Amino acid sequence: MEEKDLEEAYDAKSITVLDGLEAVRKRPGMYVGSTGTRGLHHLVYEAVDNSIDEAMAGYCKHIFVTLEEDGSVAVIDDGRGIPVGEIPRFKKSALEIVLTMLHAGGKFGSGGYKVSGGLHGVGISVVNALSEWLEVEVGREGGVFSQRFERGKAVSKLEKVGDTNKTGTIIRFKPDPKIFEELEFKHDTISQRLREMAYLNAGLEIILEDKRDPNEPRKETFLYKGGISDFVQFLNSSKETIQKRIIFVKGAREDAEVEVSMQYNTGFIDNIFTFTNNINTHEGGTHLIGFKAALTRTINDYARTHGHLKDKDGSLTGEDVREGLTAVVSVKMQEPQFEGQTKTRLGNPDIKGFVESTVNARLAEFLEENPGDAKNIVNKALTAGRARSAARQARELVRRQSILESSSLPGKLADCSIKDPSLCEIYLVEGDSAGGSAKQARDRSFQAILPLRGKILNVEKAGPSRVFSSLEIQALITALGTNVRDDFDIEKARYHRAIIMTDADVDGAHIRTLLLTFFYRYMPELIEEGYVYVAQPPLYRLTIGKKHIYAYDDTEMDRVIKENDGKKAQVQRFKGLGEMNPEQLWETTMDPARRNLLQVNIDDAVSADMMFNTLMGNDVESRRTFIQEHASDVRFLDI
Ligand code: 0RA
Repeated sequence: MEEKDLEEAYDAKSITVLDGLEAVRKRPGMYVGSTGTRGLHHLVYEAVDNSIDEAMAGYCKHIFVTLEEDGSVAVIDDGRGIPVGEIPRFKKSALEIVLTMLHAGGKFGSGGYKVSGGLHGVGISVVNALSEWLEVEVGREGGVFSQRFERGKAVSKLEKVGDTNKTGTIIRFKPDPKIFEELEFKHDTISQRLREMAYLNAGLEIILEDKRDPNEPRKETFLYKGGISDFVQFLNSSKETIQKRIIFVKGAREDAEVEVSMQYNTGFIDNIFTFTNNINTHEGGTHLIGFKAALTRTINDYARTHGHLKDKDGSLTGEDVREGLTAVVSVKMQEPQFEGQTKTRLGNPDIKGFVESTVNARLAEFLEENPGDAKNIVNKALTAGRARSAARQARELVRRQSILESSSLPGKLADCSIKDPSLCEIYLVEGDSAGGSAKQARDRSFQAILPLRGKILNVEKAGPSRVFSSLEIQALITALGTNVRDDFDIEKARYHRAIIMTDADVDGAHIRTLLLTFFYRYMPELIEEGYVYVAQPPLYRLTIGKKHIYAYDDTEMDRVIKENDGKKAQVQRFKGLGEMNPEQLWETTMDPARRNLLQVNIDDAVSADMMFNTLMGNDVESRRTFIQEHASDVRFLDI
């Protein structure tokens, strides 16, 4: 784009947004979501998005992201470089304007589809506003140009500092401690995100270097020539698949393109990830609706024309054809409209038909050309259809049973007396004996207790009909009140906190994972709404003189002992919840004023999915590696 055009792009809106960066510093949450960890990471994503835009426009092949020892980040790309010429109207360089003016919505890239990522579309100026300092270096028109900013304001002029025949942009910034409460980047969070970006942009190489620990520098390269097909292969890597070839379809029109990749596995769960301009559209939208419609139609058509479904047979449902499906749907388009609670549902109505017709045509072709794979897919859907009838019967049985009983709530639930769900919580407790202690310990006005016997069913391995006939799971569903899957209704939740309380040992961790797997697969909205928590019972009780101190892990115990030099500490280790008396259980784990709850959240559905697969699936080898790698990391729950 010529710098003259850039000026035009700023023409109309410019006056009102001139001092926009002050607004960003005043209300950072509005622009990056929060001033906690989430917002901090958003800065990196926003910076990287600009380079990804260059890649989408076809000008950039490599992006380097470096986490530096001093807490700053460098994002380097080999794109065209931010324009450096003066824009006469402002008497400033285009670069300074890009860095200091808030521009809402679509960017002004050229070539390709003029698409642009970035959830808020607010651009690099927001990163500048929220950084203690930010330095830009651009290679362009034979020169190297550089400029420095502090808290959004230029503190040097744009200067030519050297010569080069290369082009590209380097942005270094240090998040402002006056704005962010949390300043430490999580390696895994950033690495996951960059990996995802590389999958979504086939052929783009993204290199992450983490130099924060000088003794242990880390470097990862993400480059996927197969794009979203490699993504699907990765998602299915710990599963057994039923196809020889991964399906890939692509379609393009004037202002949009769609890519879909899919492969079935032998499991029961479907995982469809949708993206628009590289943004994960968690809430789905018109592209997802179009994809689902095409899938149901095409597989039914194929099954009928090839004699798998007879005239008298009913059609396969959407759920039938999605069982065991892993798919990635990626749309790149101009002016996406994002709707929904978290602005992650694609709203553009015409995208439904575009995705639907593309998938109808190309998927039918694939099935015709790959009869072996087609047969496996159709058979899988037919089996799912038969299981669906069985599951319906099982569900109806549950419903009938609950109507027969005078109270539909499970017998072993010790309910609370208050009826307002927003004030109520339910403890899901491992074992009847700990359940008994918890019943004595609780404040019965607002705390309900549901003891769960032994290990609940692993829903990753069992189909719906077995899941619905499990008594423990029936009790859980009726106690929570929300129902599951398509019938899920958050408004019916009987408690706004579901707290998993298990022993602090391996069995406890396993039961906790089984419960989380159930929630993730059958009631994901419950997690998304932030209703699911994990209680943190202490591991030790230290008695020092007359004082009792609880320690939640070994590090904490060591610290307490060190701080108490001189006096002798008596240490009691709790092997399970059952070893605490009700008073101790209340003090440490159930009293809202003193307990320490972990809220479970799924920021990244892809990594959550990987985790549950690995922990719960059939692949013993990858499960072992995962557990070894994460053994001491209790926070893996904080997904
Ligand atoms: C404005 C216009 C053009 C490119 C860019 C901005 C640009 C921004 C960033 C931020 C990080 N890396 C970037 N690379 C490019 C188009 C320039 C042209 O037409 O030559």
